[in-house]
Amino acid sequence: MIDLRSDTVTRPSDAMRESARDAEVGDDVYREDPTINELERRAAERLGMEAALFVPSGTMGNQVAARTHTERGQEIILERDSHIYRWELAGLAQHGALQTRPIDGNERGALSADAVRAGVVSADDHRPGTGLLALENTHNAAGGTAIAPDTIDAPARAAHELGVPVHLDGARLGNAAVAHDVPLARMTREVDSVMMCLSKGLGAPVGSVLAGSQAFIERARRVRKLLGGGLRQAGIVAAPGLLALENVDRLAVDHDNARLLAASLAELPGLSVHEPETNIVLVETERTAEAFLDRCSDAGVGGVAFDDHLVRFTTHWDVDREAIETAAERIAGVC
Ligand code: TLP
Repeated sequence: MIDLRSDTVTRPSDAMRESARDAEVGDDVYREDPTINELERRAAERLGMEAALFVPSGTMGNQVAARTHTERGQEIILERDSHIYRWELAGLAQHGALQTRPIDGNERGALSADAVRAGVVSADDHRPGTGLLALENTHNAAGGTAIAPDTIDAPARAAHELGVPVHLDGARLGNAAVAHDVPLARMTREVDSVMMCLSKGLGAPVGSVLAGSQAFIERARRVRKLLGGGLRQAGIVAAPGLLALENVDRLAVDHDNARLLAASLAELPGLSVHEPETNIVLVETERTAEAFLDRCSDAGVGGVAFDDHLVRFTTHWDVDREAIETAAERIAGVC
């Protein structure tokens, strides 16, 4: 099976497995795990923030951030197709007692400063007040679109002018940074917190990092504990995470492979292919996504349905150029 369902399916490299075995560890709830401490220090540095916190998953990172920034009963503004809104089990309501205000982004999932201004409500005797703006880069549902640094800065500044903090879901921030050829820290210049996954294209088996100011991370540490995310000898998983942090530039290979896949599929009947910007290829299918994916699976290629007639294929470091060529041939057979 050439598994293009997600970049989360990668197996850790031998080097990652060895690093886990050899990791120096301690009890991280006492802040005594040297490998976790090193990962948090390096992640903060790379993300241009004062401090960082290791979290077991991207979902927990986003939820901890939302809960830490806000008070119960406030509103959170987010893009209508954002992961936090669509795919995190209404965690904002369940953990944070937040009311969501989904607003429309453009076709690439980017929010304008004007849309943010229009969406902010100030607290009074009737209105809850906006507690947070959440942005996403790359934007998953829009097809892994790499939102430009300026286009992240603009809505973030608009929120700040109205006293609203900003969180960035940067599950695939490395892909966005590589696509725009800028350091990770350029992508976070105007936001207050960022979550980045180590376990997607960067290849770690487990984990994400949440970064922000020192004071924010101190508060976030308590929320992480509350949600059951206080880990003990977590250096075992932080060690592969440290190696993953070095894999940002490698993401360019996945982007090349996504372009190759898209170009091959574009020639096939019954498919309409979106031009990929990073490692995600969206394909509109004439037959239902489910029927198409069943046939792909029989032919030995995995993908996921994003809608009734929309399929996502994702490239990652367990599929090289040759595997992409084979996948394209198999999908051609299906078509
Ligand atoms: N996304 C997964 C699925 O949940 C859709 C995937 O295969 O793409 N933010 C973004 C933008 C994400 O794409 C994801 C995972 C998360 C957050 C959550 O990360 P995890 O899976 O570590 O909780």
